[in-house]
Amino acid sequence: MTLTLYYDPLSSPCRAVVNLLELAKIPYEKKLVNFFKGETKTPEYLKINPLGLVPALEDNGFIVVEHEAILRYIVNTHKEAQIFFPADVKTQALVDQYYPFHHYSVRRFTLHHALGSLSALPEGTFDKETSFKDIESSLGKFDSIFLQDKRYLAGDNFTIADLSAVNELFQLYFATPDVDFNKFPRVKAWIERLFEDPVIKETIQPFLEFVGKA
Ligand SMILES: N[C@@H](CCC(=O)N[C@@H](CS)C(=O)NCC(=O)O)C(=O)O
Repeated sequence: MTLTLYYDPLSSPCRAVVNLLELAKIPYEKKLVNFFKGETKTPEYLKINPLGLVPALEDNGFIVVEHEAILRYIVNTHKEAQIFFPADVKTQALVDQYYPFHHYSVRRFTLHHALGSLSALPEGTFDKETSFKDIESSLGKFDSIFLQDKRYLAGDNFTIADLSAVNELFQLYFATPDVDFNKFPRVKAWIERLFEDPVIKETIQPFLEFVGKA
């Protein structure tokens, strides 16, 4: 066993990496780093990831941090994962064009809304109405610019972009009833489609238990 994943199952970037490793049947060892208990900030963990964030991946002493880089590293080092980032240049372009939007919009607003709804943000930093508008605007762009009528973000087969995106959006879909996904039927159908995958469904269970939706 050469791969070690430092992770927390309640973290969506971590779940995307777990999904890829498990879908591609790549052997790995998991090391739990509980971010609610502050374990991402211990001196030992900061030697693994000086950013103090999960996930981090260690491959025979080589460490990669940031989940998008980890997903790409796994694809580049394991043939069995390449179907999740196929060599076709147009498919790759569709994946590549999604990631900046993922980081500055989908992840940013989803995290803010999910933490705000759980009252886990500092007092005065969560305005529900603004957060809600940001989420709706982000979902609207996700729907009309990135997903459109495609089965998955890059076409007929799901890719690492879907794994990153769905793990963020699961948080809204299952835990924040104020976001009405009926306004975005294509996004709703895409989430349900991915949720049917047994690996993806299994990986989200700890989060569903955490929010009382298991
Ligand atoms: N940009 C990073 C984000 C990672 C991240 O925000 N991880 C959170 C958990 S979801 C974390 O480790 N938080 C710990 C902390 O803030 O102390 C990625 O894509 O991997």
